[in-house]
Amino acid sequence: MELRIEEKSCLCVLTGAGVSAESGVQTFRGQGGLWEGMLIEQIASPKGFEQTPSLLWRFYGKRRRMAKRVEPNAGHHALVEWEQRLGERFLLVTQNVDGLHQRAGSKRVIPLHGHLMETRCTKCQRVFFDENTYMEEGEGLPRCQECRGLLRPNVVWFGEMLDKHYLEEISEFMKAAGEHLVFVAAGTSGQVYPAAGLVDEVNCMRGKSWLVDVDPPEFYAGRFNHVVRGKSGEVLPKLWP
Ligand code: BJW
Ligand code: ZN
Repeated sequence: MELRIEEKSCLCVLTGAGVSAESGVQTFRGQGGLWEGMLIEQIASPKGFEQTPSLLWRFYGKRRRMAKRVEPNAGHHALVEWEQRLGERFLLVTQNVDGLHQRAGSKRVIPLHGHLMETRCTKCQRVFFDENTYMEEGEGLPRCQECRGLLRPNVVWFGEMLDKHYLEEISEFMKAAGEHLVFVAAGTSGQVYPAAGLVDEVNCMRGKSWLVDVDPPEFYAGRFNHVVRGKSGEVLPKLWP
């Protein structure tokens, strides 16, 4: 099965943790996932950070160390090539915070859930690139050098607003494409909104939708026109060769 990309087609790709799995990044849910057995909606939330900031910092510290060691895979590279072929008729929306799409060379990327390697001050809101705050055992909480405010990873937690400019950009891209929209979701369990609702918008405008997943969740797969079962690093390069 291959995508049908015609002269007027616009392609929007939504990626999730599964796309980075073949690079060695753990997914969130399911067997062997980062959050297996954890009530993550409570922990990865502003309240969780308020109650146990050190727990969250150690969690993100581990993920920073891991993300530094991994490399983009064939799935990431296929998406760079799609962007090069389509230019402004392509948009990549990623829920991943690991930066692998950007490192692979994708430029038209919307990082919906933020960046793992960025830190933000909860007081003065300053954001900076920072791959080295880990918060080791016994260390105090990381504080802002400018204002001494508590620092946090620059990611989006449950109950927090996503950047409204990102949502507007996606919505404008989709609306401009209308029925010529082709939407591919890859490696996402479709449990987290608003990303999980994008496919419904595609259906409303009569676009075409594809899901690529090694183990497609039934409740999500039923909302797509086509479902391809397989690893994204193997499927994506063949989906539009
Ligand atoms: C492979 C593979 C391989 C494996 N190849 N596949 C509407 C309805 C109900 C609730 C809400 C709603 N709108 C908003 C909400 C509330 C909430 C929400 O969605 N709750 C749900 C749990 C119901 N959403 C929010 O709070 C969002 N904010 C918001 O909407 O603001 C406005 C608002 C606030 C409050 C109320 C209402 C409105 C914010 C969501 C932020 C999510 N943040 C996280 C953490 C980021 C930081 C971090 O990384 O730690 O983002 S949660 C976590 O889940 C992370 C991920 O990006 C996200 C999605 O996970 P993903 O990518 O799908 O991973 P997995 O592990 O779930 O799935 C992996 C898939 O890959 C599986 O299917 C595998 O089979 C597959 N796979 N290997 C291909 N090789
Ligand atoms: Zn500050």
